[in-house]
Amino acid sequence: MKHILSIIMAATLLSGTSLAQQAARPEGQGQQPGQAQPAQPAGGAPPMQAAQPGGRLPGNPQVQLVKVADGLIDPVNVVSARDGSGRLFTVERHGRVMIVKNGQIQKEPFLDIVDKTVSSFLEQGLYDIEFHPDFRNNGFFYVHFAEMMRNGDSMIVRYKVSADNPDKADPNSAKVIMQIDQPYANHNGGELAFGPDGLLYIGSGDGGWEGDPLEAGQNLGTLLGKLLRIDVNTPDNQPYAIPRDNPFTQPTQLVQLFDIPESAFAKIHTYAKPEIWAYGLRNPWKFSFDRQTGDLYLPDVGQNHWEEINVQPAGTGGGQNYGWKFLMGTHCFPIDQPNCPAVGIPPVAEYNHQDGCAVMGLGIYRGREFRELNGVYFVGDYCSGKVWGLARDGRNQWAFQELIDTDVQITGGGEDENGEMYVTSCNCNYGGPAAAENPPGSLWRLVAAGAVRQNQETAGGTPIPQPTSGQSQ
Ligand SMILES: [Ca+2]
Ligand SMILES: [Ca+2]
Ligand SMILES: [Ca+2]
Repeated sequence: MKHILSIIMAATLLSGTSLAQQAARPEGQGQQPGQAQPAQPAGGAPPMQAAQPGGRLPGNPQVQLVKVADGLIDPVNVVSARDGSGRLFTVERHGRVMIVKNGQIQKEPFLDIVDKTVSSFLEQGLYDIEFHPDFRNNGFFYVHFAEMMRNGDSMIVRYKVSADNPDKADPNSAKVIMQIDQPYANHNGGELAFGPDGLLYIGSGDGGWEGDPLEAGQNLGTLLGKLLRIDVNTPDNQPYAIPRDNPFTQPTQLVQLFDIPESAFAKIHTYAKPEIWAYGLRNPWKFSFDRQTGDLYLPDVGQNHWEEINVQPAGTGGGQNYGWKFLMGTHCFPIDQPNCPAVGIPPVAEYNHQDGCAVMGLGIYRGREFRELNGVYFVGDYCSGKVWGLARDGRNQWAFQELIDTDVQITGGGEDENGEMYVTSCNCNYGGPAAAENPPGSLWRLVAAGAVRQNQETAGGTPIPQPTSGQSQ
């Protein structure tokens, strides 16, 4: 059963607006989802557009979630080491990484940093683990978490697997890669992923509260509200290096003042943080690279009205502005503005808060078992439990289709070594008890609906047939 209270709480608080503030809104100011005004591009260009639910995916896929394991403490992510071992590593928010082998959670954690992790607010904790592309040889992996001694600031730390036990991290192997100061407890981003270029990408939220009060999203002088890109293949006395082709690095050639146009000189942002790959983000909690194409799928959690999914095709240089806090999806922020300038790059898909409250990216299916799911990017919603698919249709337009409305609180997802897809769910609420006191969460596998066997427990809901009429957008 869905937790109605949690849905109400999450719909308001995840987005940073308290119930008291909502109640204090003047009459007529509380717009319903879907009534937001579209952004207006300059020069009479057509309004920004993004695919919305109602599209039709090629191959008419239908999906269900079947249970793999139970008894996890607020699981928020599931990861493979890509080392041939077939192990799944499930991230527990309070600060543990548990190995799941053949559907069984191993008794001993792979990593236990509970005593270093702040998880007292629902958006804090251990966010992600990511294994080095050469983990099989070097044993390195990276974690991102809210650090106890620094009052919840974001820490990215490299650890190494134990020399004598592949199912155990070496607790004494920590190397600090990066610390990001956090002004508020919410919007901490969290995702870590190595791109096809071998560089580490980091999701960093706008700092928190609501409405980006520090204006971090558009400020190139802060790491908050960004997608970051760093090179972690450095000597142990150097935390990381800046890739030379990051978009806001100081040009390596000699800079002339008088022999170049002023406009060219103005593009040299010496105040910009060179770690920045893309900006204008609110809370990039989950993103994924397509293992086949290298395309980047980058959802951004919205505030009270719209959730969005951005796509960055492989080979695109960085520097993209994804619009926050001027825009949320293709719509003005704040939402009750009559119109607003179109800023940056619109998402390829969006949904409003009648369908949920916070987008959770799951990944691109590249497994072998369900051919009809091949190449589909899946997202779920934390409040509604709905799952959608996103892919290009027969006309090469983005199609965004609701596939199932489950009964679980979706928190994240990931792939195993073969590209099969998994989903995590919690029974966790804003203002709820400590993580370890919540009812346990679960690990699910995303399968084609026709493959569900009678004895398998599902996440509920009925696979939704494709609409027979209406245009995919
Ligand atoms: Ca990751
Ligand atoms: Ca924060
Ligand atoms: Ca955006």
